[in-house]
Amino acid sequence: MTFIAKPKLHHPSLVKNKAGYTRRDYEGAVSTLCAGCGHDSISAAIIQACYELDILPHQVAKLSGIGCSSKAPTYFVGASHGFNTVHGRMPSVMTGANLANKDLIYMGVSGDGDSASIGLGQFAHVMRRGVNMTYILENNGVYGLTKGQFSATADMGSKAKKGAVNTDAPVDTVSLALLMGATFVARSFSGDKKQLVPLVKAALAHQGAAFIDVISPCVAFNNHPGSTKSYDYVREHNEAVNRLDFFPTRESINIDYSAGGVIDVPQHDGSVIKLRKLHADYDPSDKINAQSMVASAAAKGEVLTGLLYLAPDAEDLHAHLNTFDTPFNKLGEKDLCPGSAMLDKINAALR
Ligand SMILES: Cc1ncc(C[n+]2csc(CCOP(=O)(O)OP(=O)(O)O)c2C)c(N)n1
Ligand code: SF4
Ligand SMILES: [Mg+2]
Repeated sequence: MTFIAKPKLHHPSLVKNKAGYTRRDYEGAVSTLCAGCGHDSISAAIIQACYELDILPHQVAKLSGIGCSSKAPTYFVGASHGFNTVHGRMPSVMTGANLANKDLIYMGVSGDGDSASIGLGQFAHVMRRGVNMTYILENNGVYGLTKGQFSATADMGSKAKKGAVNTDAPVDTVSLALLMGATFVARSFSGDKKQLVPLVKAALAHQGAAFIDVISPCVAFNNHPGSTKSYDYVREHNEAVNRLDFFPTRESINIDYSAGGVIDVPQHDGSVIKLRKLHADYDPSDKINAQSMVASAAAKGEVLTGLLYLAPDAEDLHAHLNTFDTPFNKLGEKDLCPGSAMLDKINAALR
């Protein structure tokens, strides 16, 4: 059985958001993942973020590949559009869907095997094309669904449950997303809801390719001493670059100034991200600095978390292609088919 339906009964006193939905309306089926799996905590953060942003569930399109992580969309925002694609091929399906209907909110959920092993090429291209999406990589360093083989993000020297040592160099998906042109790049930890929920909200509001790598321990195959993706390892080696509060513009902006330096980062939709910087000199708009901070943290065995990069002038694929304002799926035949005279003209120009 891949999912168990949740009873739809609501307690009448549950608080509704501005869209008229309770938090429970953003849940999905009952999870069948292992108890304690980091992926379930990420689903909870997505549910919270969608509830707080007053998102209309039917405007969400969630796409995934294959893996325990790719099963996760079944467990959040049940009343939305969903598509489990082929292993590693979610990005191209999402690109096509986004081109056809840019009015939906696109969420890609993937695993480290799905994105960094079989799907590495697709991952790179969806970032450089600037597809307007929130791409969440649930990173546990293993192929959880197929029983714990090392994935391409497993650190060199990390140990599998039965003692095998990984001898291959890891793919760092955050560095790759930065290199490939993602305009919002963050890293977090499944067990840090305080950091993850605002990051997901900010990514959902971002107009462009937003990527969040979430370290998400696999309790069945990768949560033992020797693993660098375990709960204990990440807790001990986590260094946060900033604290982030996200306020859509329709909310009044409140911030606790006393906690340190704060910068305003306006988004294209007019919303504002407030960053409370723990490192006085950290500037998320400086991509070269983000790349170097990520690399030096990795060299020290640290996991740098927070909003690492945000392009202030981000554009998405539709802006690159200068497409119609009306989504293609709403155009009629007259607009989509220019007619045989135009076709003859195009053919003549190619002769
Ligand atoms: C084309 C193809 N190759 C291999 C598989 C087998 N397979 C299914 S899931 C998976 C790995 C999943 O790992 P990951 O994406 O990290 O997800 P996790 O289960 O760890 O969350 C593999 C290799 C498949 N389903 N399809
Ligand atoms: S095998 Fe690992 S990744 Fe899969 S559900 Fe269990 S804990 Fe999660
Ligand atoms: Mg995995």
